[in-house]
Amino acid sequence: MTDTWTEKDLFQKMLRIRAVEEAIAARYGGPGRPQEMRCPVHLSIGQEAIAAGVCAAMTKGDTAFGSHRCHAHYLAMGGDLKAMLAELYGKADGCAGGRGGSMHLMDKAAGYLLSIPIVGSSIPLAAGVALANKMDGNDRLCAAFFGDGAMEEGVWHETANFAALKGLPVLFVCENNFFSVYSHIGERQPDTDLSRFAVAHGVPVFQAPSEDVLAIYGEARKAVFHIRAGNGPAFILVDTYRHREHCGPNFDDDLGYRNEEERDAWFGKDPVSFAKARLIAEGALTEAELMELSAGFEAELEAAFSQAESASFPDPATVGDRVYA
Ligand SMILES: Cc1ncc(C[n+]2csc(CCOP(=O)(O)OP(=O)(O)O)c2C)c(N)n1
Repeated sequence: MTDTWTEKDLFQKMLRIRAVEEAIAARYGGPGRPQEMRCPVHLSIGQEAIAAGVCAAMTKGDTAFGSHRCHAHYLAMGGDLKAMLAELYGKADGCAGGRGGSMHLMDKAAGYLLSIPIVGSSIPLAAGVALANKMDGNDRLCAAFFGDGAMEEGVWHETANFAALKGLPVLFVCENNFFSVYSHIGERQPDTDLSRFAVAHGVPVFQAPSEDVLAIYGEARKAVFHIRAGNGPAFILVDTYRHREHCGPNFDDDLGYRNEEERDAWFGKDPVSFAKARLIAEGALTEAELMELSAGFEAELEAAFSQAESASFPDPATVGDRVYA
């Protein structure tokens, strides 16, 4: 993580995340494919600008928690790619020892503390780390990434209240992709503006369009500045859209739960295409550079996937290790 990021840096970060997830989708089990990744996968394709922009605004020593849809957060924080892929294949050198799979990524060295698939659970854990930071007197912050569904959990309200009351250095980041599995937010909330849930607890709101990684980075920097100045928590809300099915590598538009017009409009606001078009128009990126970047990611991915595929499964003798109950 550097001090200032250009749009090109942020674009590269998004492009790498996109390349990783598309490679996972291409290799994930399904008709005619071997089922080597046994864990569910929740892809963030379409939502990458949030992880890229927010994590770029954080600095070394800051930490983050994510949810079930966590690949982008792990990678944006600088999580190790090989350890991530080995984890998806259930291998011993995976980041959770092959025990967790896609929804339990972690890389302590990168400050990515954990992904938790219990919806809403990243929220109090981040506040706990923020409380520890405050008690230690350091200037670190802790971020919680979560979806719109998580804001319907009671734990959001309890945590936001406590964080505001105690002035905790916690950054709440809601990726509102409008759906909790197949239920649209309009079917779940009388008022779909989620910012009111932060305002109610006295937590300032920062918002940016999901296709514009530079704007998200700018808002995230303001939010981080607010927190580091000792003002307590901040809330970033970005409306966004997941391109693939809720869980898995495919598109599920045949299910008919997403309005076609809404879907098409959001597909037209893809953050990777948006940044690419703007960089090319500004002369900051050429097609040749783009090809070079993609080739570099492809080579990196080939190596990481073949290492994950050929790695060993955990020794059965260690089955009781890390069991605390
Ligand atoms: C406490 C809890 N309730 C229900 C579930 C089942 N579940 C898994 S993902 C999901 C949807 C979550 O939606 P959201 O938080 O908006 O995240 P998104 O999947 O859209 O990224 C649900 C209900 C769960 N994992 N945990």
